[in-house]
Formats: sequence, structure tokens, C-alpha cells
Amino acid sequence: MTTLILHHYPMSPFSEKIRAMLGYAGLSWQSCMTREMPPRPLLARLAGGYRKIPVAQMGADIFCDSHIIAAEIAQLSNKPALNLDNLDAVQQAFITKVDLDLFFACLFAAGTLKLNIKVLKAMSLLDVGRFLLDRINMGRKAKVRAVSPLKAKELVIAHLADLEKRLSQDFLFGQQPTHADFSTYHTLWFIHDLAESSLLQGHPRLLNWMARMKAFGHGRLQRINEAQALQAAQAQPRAIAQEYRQDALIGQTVSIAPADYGCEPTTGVLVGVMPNRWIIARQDAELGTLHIHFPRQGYTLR
Ligand SMILES: N[C@@H](CCC(=O)N[C@@H](CS)C(=O)NCC(=O)O)C(=O)O
Repeated sequence: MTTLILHHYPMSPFSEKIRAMLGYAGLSWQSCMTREMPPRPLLARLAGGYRKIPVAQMGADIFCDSHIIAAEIAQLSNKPALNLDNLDAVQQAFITKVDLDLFFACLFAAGTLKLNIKVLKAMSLLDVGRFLLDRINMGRKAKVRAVSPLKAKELVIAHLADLEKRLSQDFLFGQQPTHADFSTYHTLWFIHDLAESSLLQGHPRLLNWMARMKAFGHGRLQRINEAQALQAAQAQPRAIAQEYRQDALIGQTVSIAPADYGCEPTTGVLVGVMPNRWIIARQDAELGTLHIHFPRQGYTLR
């Protein structure tokens, strides 16, 4: 079976969401580190314009967005609750909220000296400058308005109180974790583990749940370099079932982009239309055909 390669960087919350899922799923995977901001030449080759992190890869199939990556992990590990398409509308709405509004609120609320020191240790001063400029530009071009930094803390405090109340069982929606737990975890991991903020203190159930989530670890991972990821991409993309090749747009050149922020498009030929996923094919002179998978929800196709 082709191993899943995760393209990520240590301080990325959405990458932590997937790393924790891989731990829970008990999968072996390959870790390919990328920079905290573009340019990322390898990912530009594999995923086209898509600029967010994480991106996953299995051979010549490239998976953009944690929702699609989670669907692949759910399939590989036979844990259907990791795929948000298998969850009810209540959980789906909860995930949308924590992965967008609360993600930004937590980023803004996590400003601690400890976080600043960690960032300065991880990046050169020049890169910190580039990083800030990149994120300011990304914010300016975003199609959604993030919560104002002033309101962020208020929102996070209300969120923590709500979670504390919800946690009457081991996990947010029952005795087993679902995608919703991992969406919630990665934003709080940023505040609690990375920024070492005290915001979670006074929430005993939430702190126990954080410890349970952290205990899943990151699974069995092997570090690989970019050349090895490129080599893995020199394969045939997996076959797409006939039923997903019926749409009238199949064969057309299209651009797919996130609808919220980081809206850089990836252009290619539409080769698969599934209820929750689009697949486009791109050609690379050396790698051959690559199939790039995107969720339909939260993305636009032109
Ligand atoms: N909807 C995306 C959001 C991913 C996201 O926002 N990732 C952040 C890092 S945690 C990002 O890409 N920031 C810009 C960058 O790293 O270039 C997903 O679920 O994967």
C-alpha cells in the first residue's frame, strides 16, 4: 500500500490536527517538512497554486485541505468518524465553526512571550519578517473577515466554557473521538502547548480531554526529504470510478480555490466529481500526471 506523506511544518495547527489523527489512527506515515510560508517549490509542483498547509500525498495523488486528508485517514484506518462527511449536521456545523472562526480567534488570543521566543528560535529574523508580511497580505486578500483581535479573547473564553460544559463523556460527541475532537484540539494545542498560555486553567474536564488527545501521539513516522517525496510522485494516480467521471464538466480545464483565505487557485483538467470532492489532473514534465483532490465544501470551481 502507498504510504501517506504529510507536507507540514511543526508550528502549524492544522498540521497538528492531522498529526494527532494519524496518531489516533495508528498509521505509519512519512513526514516531509516545508517552510512556514511560500515559496514552497516542491508543493507548487505537486499541488499547483494551493498554498495552505498541510498537504498530503499518496504517490501521484495529492490531497489539499485537512478535511480531505482526514477522509483518506478514515479510509486507511477504518475509522469512519474521522471523515466529517460521515458525521451529522450538528457536528459538521461545529467543525466549520472551530476550523474557521475559532481558529483565528485562538491564533489572536495566543500571543504570549513564550510563543514569540519559540517563533524566533524556529525562524531567522529575516524569515519572521517575511512570515508577518505574508500573513498580513493573506489577511488583506481574504474573502472572509476574521474576528477582530480585540474580540478574540472574549470568543475563546466563551468557547472554553462551552467545551467544559460539553465534556460529560471522554470525547466531545461520545466515548470515541470524531473529526470534531481533532478540529477542536489543534486550535487549543496552539494556545496551550505551543504558546503555553494559561487560558485553559480552571477547566479541569477540558484539560483532561487535552491530555487524552495528546496521548494519541503522532503515530509511526519516518522523515523523508523533498527528493524522496518527488520520487514517490512518479507513479500512476489511482483510478477514478466510472460513476465519478460522468459530470458535464469532466475534461474541461478548471481552477479550484479556497473560498475563505489563501485563495490562490490550482488549475488543471477536471477528472473526477464526487459528492464531496473534486479531482483535477495536472501534468509535470518529469513526474507525469498528478491528481489533486479538493473538498467541494468551502472551495470554488471556475
Ligand atoms: N481549510 C484548511 C486550512 C489550513 C490552514 O489554514 N493552514 C494554515 C497553517 S495551520 C496555513 O496554511 N497558513 C498559511 C501557510 O502556512 O502558508 C484545512 O483544513 O487544511
